[in-house]
Formats: sequence, structure tokens, C-alpha cells
Amino acid sequence: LIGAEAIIRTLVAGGVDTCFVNPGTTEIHLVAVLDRLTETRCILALFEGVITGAADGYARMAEKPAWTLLHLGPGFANGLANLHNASRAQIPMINVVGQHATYHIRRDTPLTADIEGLARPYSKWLRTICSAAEAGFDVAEAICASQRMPGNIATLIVPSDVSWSEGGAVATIPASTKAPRPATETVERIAGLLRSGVKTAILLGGNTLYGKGLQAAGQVAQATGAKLLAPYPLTRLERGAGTPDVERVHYILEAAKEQLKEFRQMILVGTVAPVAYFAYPNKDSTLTGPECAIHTLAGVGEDCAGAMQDLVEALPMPVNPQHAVANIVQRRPMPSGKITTAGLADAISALMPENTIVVDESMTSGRELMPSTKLAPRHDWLGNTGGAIGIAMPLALGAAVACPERQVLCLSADGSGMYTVQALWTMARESLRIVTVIFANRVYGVLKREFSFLGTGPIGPRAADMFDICRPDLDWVMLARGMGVPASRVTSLEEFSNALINAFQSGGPSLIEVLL
Ligand SMILES: Cc1ncc(C[n+]2csc(CCOP(=O)(O)OP(=O)(O)O)c2C)c(N)n1
Repeated sequence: LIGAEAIIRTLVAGGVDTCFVNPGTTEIHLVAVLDRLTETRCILALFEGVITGAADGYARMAEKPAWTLLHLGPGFANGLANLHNASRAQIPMINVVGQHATYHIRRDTPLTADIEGLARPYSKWLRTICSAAEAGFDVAEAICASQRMPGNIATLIVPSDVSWSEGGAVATIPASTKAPRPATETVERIAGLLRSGVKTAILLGGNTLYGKGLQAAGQVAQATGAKLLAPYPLTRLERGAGTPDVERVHYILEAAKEQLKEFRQMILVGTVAPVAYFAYPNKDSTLTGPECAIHTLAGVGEDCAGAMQDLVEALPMPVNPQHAVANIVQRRPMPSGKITTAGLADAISALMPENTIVVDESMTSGRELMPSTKLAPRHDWLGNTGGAIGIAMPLALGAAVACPERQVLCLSADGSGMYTVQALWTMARESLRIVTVIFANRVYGVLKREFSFLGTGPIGPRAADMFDICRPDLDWVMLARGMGVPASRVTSLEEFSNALINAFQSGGPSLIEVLL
């Protein structure tokens, strides 16, 4: 086999069969192999930031890696902001980045770049493949590394002569090592703390925010009355009627401090103690109160869902009915009249189908969304984990590829949406079931707010001009239609509800621009 075929066949053998791609000359041999091997689904995107965000969304929902195929240093660098977000999401991902032929690199041609240097900060595992003979083994190792708890980014750099040379073989994927579970003493110590009657919060991370891990967390909360919390940077939270109540830590420093001040102990599971996103002059960025003791049940690399199950066993049951899970769906009533962010949230609560995957980058327009949908039919909520904006549409794209049977609802602010707007084209091309809602407030609202928080005085016209994204106004309907996505603009809550009903019924991609 040539190296390119060994790489792709090994990926397929490891169950990594979905590729988000934007190729160039150095990847043509890989593309030629993909042309023949139909086991891989290849999805073209017209910007690498869409690719890395889509691979993240795919992994969050499929719970296995997708691979990206990227062109040299510049192609890889275009994907870095969403790779940063992915590295914070702790999901598995495999990047395959083309490189010049080994003997060509020293000629320092225009596209030559230090790809390893670019990749290192965001790759838990990184290797340049040296020969076709080693290609399969390197891929097998990358697959293993990506799936080690809690999920990692593995980057393979593939010189084009490795791709085209003979001598490759498909490698067997080594059995992945199981993540360690916390020691029995740790579980018992935490169980003791939970029995103490002190006001307790459990901050959940990783796989304790959905599925079996969340169920176990719910049992612990029901038995002990502990409050379940999720960090503000949210990879994936399962919520809605029938799921344990998990409150997200607020974004705004003062609101988060207020929310957390009642707790005297916080138990961490697969995450770290909450801190503010930014520092502000004369403000402490710790979010928990001074009397709150921090304890860890399981660290980031441990089997968190398993740890939760161990904790359930270590605690006295039965369940206290006072802390029972709310099982009945309670949608908000259909709103009407002038557009407000609360009304939009209520319409979404009233209309979202069961099992929707909500991708949320609604920024300042989304404050009411989580409260309104708290008891909507069961759904998953995906957020921005690394704070680099421009993730919503790529994440939605990847989630829809992973779960074609589910409705995806992509909620994006307009400024954030413009970073990776090319995702719309791929949504149309792949006929994905994604409804994108654009909150068009025509401003970088967060930054205006931050300006006031930082106490720099009133915003002058030159500063305001760096935050206003009107002049000219963006036309999202034209942008979407230009990329093949049906779109409409709404100016009242009735229009929004009708557009949402039609969009959900269409079964394909569509976009609704909401003028705020
Ligand atoms: C990659 C990246 N560039 C810049 C920023 C800084 N930033 C934070 S919020 C924001 C603007 C957000 O505006 P928009 O998405 O329209 O939402 P709004 O605040 O208006 O609700 C910017 C530019 C960032 N977080 N990430």
C-alpha cells in the first residue's frame, strides 16, 4: 500500500470514518485514496475554522473522533481558533495535515511553515510521519491518544512523499487503556462530606453532564440535596423534562458570585474550580465564596461517570422525594407581539422538538433561553468551551452529521456568526437538518458591556465604531440564500414562531434572521 492508503485504511479500521476536509496539492494522494475507498464520509467546508468546529461538534455527539484533512501550515492555522475551543471541550479529534515532501522542505517554498510549532499548543499528541512503513502505526497511536480520557486532539503531519511511497500497511489499533476510577477512600471521603448536611454544590464536567454519568449525578442529588452545577463553558449538557436539574454557572462575575455564595463546599467531578473569564481591576476573579471548601471526586483524566456511580453506591438511598426529578414537560406558552429576547426564548421552548440538539452562541441575546427551556422536551445543549467566537454554525454542522435523525437548532449572535459563515454552504450541500437562528442586534454587545465593566468611562464615538457592526447592515437572508440555505427575516414574535414551525417541518437547513 502507499502511505496514504495505509493512513486512511487504519483510520477506518479504528472506526474513524468521518472526514471534514479542505485539501491542497500536498494532500492529493490522500484525496485519491478517498476517491476509491467509500467507507469514509468526506465533507467539504470552505474554511478550516468550519472544519475544526465541525469535528468538535461531531465528537461531542458521536463520542468518537472525526478527522480533519487540512492543507499545510496556513490551512491548519486557519482552523486554530475552533481548535482552541475543541481543546477546551476535551473531545477526541484527529487532524491530518499535509506537509511538503521531506526533501522539498529545505527549499523553503512559499507554503513552507513550522506546522509542528503551530500544532503543538493544541495537540495532546503530535507526530510527523517519517515513512510509509510507519504511517499505519502512527495513525493507530493517534487514534488511541485521541480517545484517552477525557478526549484529546491528536495531530498527524503527513509529508507528501510519505503519502505516495509504497511500503505501508494497515495497523491494528491497540486496545485503549481504561481511565482510572478514583480510589475507594476518595469516594468514601466525598460520600462523608455529602452526608454532613453542609450546603453543597457538585460541579459536573465531562461525561457526567449527560447519559449514565448525569443519571448517577441526579441520584446523588436526590439522596443528598446537593445542588448540581455545570461550568459556564459547556461541552454538552443533557436537559429538559425527565433529566436532573443542573444549573449552569453564570458568565457575569457578580452574578456567578451571587449564585455560588450559599455553598460551603463544592465537589469537582472532571472539572476545575470555577473562575471568571477575565480579570477586572480591583475585583477578585474567584467565583466561590471564601468559606467554600473545594474537594475533588475525580480529576479531568479519570472515569467521571464511573466515579459518580461509585458515589451512588457509597451513599444511603432511598431518594428524598423533595429532590425528585421533574418529569412532566412544561413548555412556555406561545408568545406574541414585539420581538424581545424573552419572547424568542419562549417561542423556542414552545416549539422545539424532542431530542433537539441546541447549539448556543446567542451571546447577549440568549439570557432567557436556558430558563425557558428548562422543562422543554429532553434535549442536549452545546456551548462555546474556549471563548473563541464563531463556533455555533460549525458545531451545529458536526452535530448534525453525527446525529442525522435529530433536529439541530443553532442559535447564533450576528457578530459571532460572521466568523464562520461558510458553514451554511456545507449545511446546504449535505442537506442537514439544522435550523439556524441569527440574533441580529448589529452590535458587538458583549464588548460594549465589558467596556462599562472595566470602568474606562463613557464610550466615545470612535470606540463605539469598533463595536457597532452596522454600516453597512448585514443581510443574513441574502447571505444564507447565496449559500443555498432557505432563509427569512422576522420582525415580530408571531413571524418568528411561524418561521420556526416551517423550518422544523422542512427537515433540511434553513435560517431565520431575527431583527432585534
Ligand atoms: C476569535 C475571537 N475574536 C474576538 C473575540 C472578542 N469578542 C468577544 S465577544 C465579541 C463580539 C460578540 O458579538 P456578537 O457575536 O454579535 O454577540 P453580542 O455580544 O452582540 O450578543 C468579540 C469580538 C473573541 N471572543 N473571539
